[in-house]
Amino acid sequence: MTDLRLGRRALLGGAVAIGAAPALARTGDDTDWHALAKDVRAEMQWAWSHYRAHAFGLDQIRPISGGADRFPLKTQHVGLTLIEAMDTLWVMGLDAEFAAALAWTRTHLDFAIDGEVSVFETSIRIVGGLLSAHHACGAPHLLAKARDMADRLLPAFATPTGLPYRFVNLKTGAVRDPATNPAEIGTFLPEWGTLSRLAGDPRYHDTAKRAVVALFERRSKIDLLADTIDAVSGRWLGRRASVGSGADSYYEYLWDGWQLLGDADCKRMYDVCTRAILHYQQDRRGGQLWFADVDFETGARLSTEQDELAAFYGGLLAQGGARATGAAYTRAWVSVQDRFGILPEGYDYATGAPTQVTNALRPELADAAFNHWLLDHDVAWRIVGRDHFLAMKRWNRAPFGYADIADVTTRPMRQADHCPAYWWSEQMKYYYLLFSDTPRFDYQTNYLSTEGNVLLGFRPADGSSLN
Ligand code: DMJ
Repeated sequence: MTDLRLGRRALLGGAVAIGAAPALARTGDDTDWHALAKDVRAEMQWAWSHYRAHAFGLDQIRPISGGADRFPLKTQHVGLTLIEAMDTLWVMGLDAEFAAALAWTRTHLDFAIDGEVSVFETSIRIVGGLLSAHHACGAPHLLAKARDMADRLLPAFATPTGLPYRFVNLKTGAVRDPATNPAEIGTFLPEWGTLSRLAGDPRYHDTAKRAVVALFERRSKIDLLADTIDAVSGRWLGRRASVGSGADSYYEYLWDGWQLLGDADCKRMYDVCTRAILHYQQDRRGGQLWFADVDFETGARLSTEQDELAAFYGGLLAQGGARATGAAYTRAWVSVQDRFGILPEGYDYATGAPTQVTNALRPELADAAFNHWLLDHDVAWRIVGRDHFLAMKRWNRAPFGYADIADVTTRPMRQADHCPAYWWSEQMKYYYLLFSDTPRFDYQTNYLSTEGNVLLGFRPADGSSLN
């Protein structure tokens, strides 16, 4: 443990390790990364075998009891985990598992359901998952189903502002809840732009872009966005500017619109928003860099509490060119991982205390490490990903898969009987790509969505996935 910390401190330049981290591997230098990738793959295969045996085609396996729960519909399963897992199975070379999932999608995907879904969650997970699986294997029905789902979500955008309602009925198109937020407004463009390109229909792209711009145009005089807005009137309902929950992927998709689609408007909007965030929200304390929540019109500080969801943001800043600032923010989160082993869902950097002791099996720190590593190939980021993976294996592994944590401050950590479907699409893929050097992925030219869906960068299968 000591060696690990010395190694990390030397490599990352000063993250302060406090408290008890789990007993992880000791240094970065002697880690066999390809062996670690094989371990990630074996864990995916093991978890998938339980999903296959106990919950195949259901939304989310319950990893402690072996039951299943539904999401994003309350009344019916749509196979969410299967859809989210497919491109991860493919890139890991789990070809028999991928083929079984693909066969299921040929006969079971039916979205004509009289029930309500979150427009944002359904798009990033189901439209994105189907598009990435289509990118992996080219099966036409996956693209057709992605389009079918996007068509069912489109009525949510029929507002005077172009900002979407939060919920829509998949069969009737009835909409509900206009009190929405930047993330649920602006996290569509990469998937819907890809869909427009593949389907030859500009409606998806144009609808997504209109919403992004409509929100940007409502920014304050100091270029910040608040956390709640009415999609019908376009009036702000809240005042909190944050890089965490409710805002996170809005900023991510501004950059991604530029990265994936070459959209210069997105780059300009990203630059304007990021300049304001760095000016008003950056807070350097005790050698660490954090981002405070502030009032979106005055810049006055509101809170020093951070959502774990914001831990992705250092990777985004680095992608956008602010590499040192992004690395400093990710290092701040690494110090929290060192203390608790698993990041708490909420953390107050002023007091150093968790404000929410749960963890919903979150991928954000692994996401940031992977994005940093893609940029500079510094082994330090592999070490962050390794520690994240090994801590997860130690604390989140349950009888039938991987589980949320009910309290990260207890030893052993108390688990909760839930496995979010994003687990299959996000951290397992980030770890594997970070450690494996797989020839199935183009490490130079690629694009991963906010849900970890690969929309660009898969290479044809050649029979070997690990050297
Ligand atoms: C995922 O659905 C996506 O990463 C989203 O952008 C944020 N929340 C979860 C993971 O925590």
